[in-house]
Amino acid sequence: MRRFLLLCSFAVAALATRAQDQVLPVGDVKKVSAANGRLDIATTHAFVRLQVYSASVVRVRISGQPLGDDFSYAVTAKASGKITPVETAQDIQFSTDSIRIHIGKKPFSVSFYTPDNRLISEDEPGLTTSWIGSEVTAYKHLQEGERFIGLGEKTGNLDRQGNAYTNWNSDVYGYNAAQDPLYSTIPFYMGLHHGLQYGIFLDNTAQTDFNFGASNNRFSSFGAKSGEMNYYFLYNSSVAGIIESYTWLTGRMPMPPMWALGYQQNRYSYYPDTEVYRIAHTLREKKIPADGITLDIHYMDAYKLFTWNKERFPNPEKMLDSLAGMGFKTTVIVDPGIKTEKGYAAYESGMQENIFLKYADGQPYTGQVWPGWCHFPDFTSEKGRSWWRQQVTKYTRQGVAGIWNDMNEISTWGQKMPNNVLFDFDGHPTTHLKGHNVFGLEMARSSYEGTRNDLQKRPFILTRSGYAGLQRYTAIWTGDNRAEDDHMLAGVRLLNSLGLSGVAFTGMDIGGFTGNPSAALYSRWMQLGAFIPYYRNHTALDSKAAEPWSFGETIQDIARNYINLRYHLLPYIYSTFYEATQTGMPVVRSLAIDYTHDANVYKPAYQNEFQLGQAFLVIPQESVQQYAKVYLPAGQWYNLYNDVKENGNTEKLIGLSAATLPVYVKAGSIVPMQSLIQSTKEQPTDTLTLHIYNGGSNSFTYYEDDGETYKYEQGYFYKRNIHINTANNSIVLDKPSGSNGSKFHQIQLVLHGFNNGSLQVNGKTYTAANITGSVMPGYTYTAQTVVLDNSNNTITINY
Ligand code: NBV
Repeated sequence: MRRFLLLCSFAVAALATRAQDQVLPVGDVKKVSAANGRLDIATTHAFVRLQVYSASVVRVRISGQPLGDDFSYAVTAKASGKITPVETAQDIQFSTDSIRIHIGKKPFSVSFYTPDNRLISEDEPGLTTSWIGSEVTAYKHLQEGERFIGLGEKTGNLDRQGNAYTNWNSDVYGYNAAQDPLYSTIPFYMGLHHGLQYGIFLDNTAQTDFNFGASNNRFSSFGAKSGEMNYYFLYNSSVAGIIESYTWLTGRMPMPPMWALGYQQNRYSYYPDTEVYRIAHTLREKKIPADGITLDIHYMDAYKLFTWNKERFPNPEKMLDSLAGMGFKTTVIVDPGIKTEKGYAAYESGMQENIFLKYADGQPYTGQVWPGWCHFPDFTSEKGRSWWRQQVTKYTRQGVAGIWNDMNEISTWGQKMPNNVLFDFDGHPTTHLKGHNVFGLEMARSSYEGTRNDLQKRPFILTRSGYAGLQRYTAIWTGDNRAEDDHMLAGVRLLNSLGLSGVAFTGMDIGGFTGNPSAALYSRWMQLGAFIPYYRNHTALDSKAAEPWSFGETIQDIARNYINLRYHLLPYIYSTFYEATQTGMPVVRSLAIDYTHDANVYKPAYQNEFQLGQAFLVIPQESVQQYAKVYLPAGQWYNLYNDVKENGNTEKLIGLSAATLPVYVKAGSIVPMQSLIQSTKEQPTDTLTLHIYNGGSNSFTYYEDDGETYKYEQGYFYKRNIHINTANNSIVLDKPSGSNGSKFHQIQLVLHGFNNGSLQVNGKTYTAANITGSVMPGYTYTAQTVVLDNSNNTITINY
């Protein structure tokens, strides 16, 4: 009790002086206590708490108020770990197994070291943490050569050094390729220097600002307009390890429905139903594989949510059912605005159940969107979410398989929601200032929970807006981009940055939303789409048709070739998604993950290169270029199309062709592929083709399940670890685990870069046949092959 009173008296001093016209520092350490795995410190002007979450995650809270109730929309992990502080007159120190934390007393400052005493990060001496009015900022010393990566959906270079960013979810129609902020907030980034890497996650939903040495040469900083300085410091010996810790903290994605990894056809908007059928039939007639069709706002009656326009869609159930029969799942768009119209069921029940956001005087907030004047559910209240969960079942009961959450920044005409609108914030009432950035996350969450419960199958959820942790419920796409080359490349960087920030399931409007792509840009973008997690072609209301056949036969063939390749690759892509569910590793990976301290990776010419999973190096290039300088990082690389092998760690000039996107496969890769199907409803042949690229030891986890239910959570899956070991010339397929059998009864090994006439398979001699194969019309590779029974035991191949 005495300690509490003492702590309070410091805070009173702090509150009295927290003024707009001065910088108020955190001050000196006055009082220290340790209990329950945390260290509580009172300083001249603040209350500080350090808490160990795991050996590699330490949380720092700094507030002018006594530290109270702890609530987060992002963090799902619980703190665990002891603190045994050692205190002297000058400092306090404690350690986890991975980090040594040093706290200076005069003034309070915090530094983080590796166990072998290498400095990872330190408060900028003299500045540490301070307030200007209610705005709180932590300043970290800019380390020599320090780079910064991540921060979610942020434009700009891969290395964010020298730039500053703001998080305030915004509807940015036709944004320019360098604009900030965009639609989503993920206040998590990584700093890289001297062969070290660390992460900082600032969990504050108010407007947050990050400065990575912009307009100054002293510090990187992160701050929030109001609320606590509340950040998590993460350290690991690799970027992948930090992503794993960050997604341990904020959660990982569940397995997506398999159909959502197929090709999706979209436009604003396909209507009436005959037009939707025309698109579906044309895809099938032209043998362009596809799994999804998406309905934009014109399916609704006067844009009123949960209704159908009866003239355009007289029988939605029948249409959804016929589409499903053809192998198409339908996703519908939903906006959060509920039209204020007497007699409209959603409005009436929303009013009755009192779920809409309100002003401080109790009047519901009214803003204008597509349907006209609207109220908006408070998704930050359980009552609001529960209402929405019920509403979305109207769709699932009719046969809808996916929910696309749009306009959830919140976007309203005028784009300036008043700050005196109140949010429940799950029992921690607050204003728009703190509720704004999580509205989109909680809307997507409600859509996910409602559809998942009702379907008892995996729904596909897509959102435009979100906050850290969104990966637990939804995929995200990067909104209203433009049909321009630099947007295609900026889009790649956005997806890579989202991947670094815990979000594995991402997409962008292939072909561009606003404007009309040239045929060359369209085909380049469709090629790229085959290698990104959510493969959706979409375009705006007033732009020209952008279906794969809209640009003539040559382009149609190119698009089809890459969509075909995507379907061949589904076993590999699905296994890569499985990895994301287990470790948080993204599906598309910036080279900063595997080649973190290679300076070439950050050069503007090479920063758009990325990996799809562990095997493929994808090199996006502008559509107008005939030659490109590319960088192959360390290792050896096979040209995907003709198997020509290149040494890595080289910059190279290559010729570009309109028909192919430069893609390489890393030596040592294991790539499972299947026969061509027109949708995931169709079964492939029962042979899994396992491509092995000689030149390095490696492991890969092959994963299968039913692709649609949650039975995998109870062990109904089929999983097999596969290893190449160059030290003893073996390929080993471990005994599979899980309660399911594989849908593939045979395995065709395709050995790239091997030169053995015969192989031993579980001790028996097999003769490998030479084959000429092809993954892309016009190109062939030669390899060796054997076909094996996919037995349920270990398969050891000695070559
Ligand atoms: O619902 C129409 C569009 C949609 O097609 C697009 O993908 C969203 O980002 N939506 C925005 C509304 C406004 C478009 C101008």
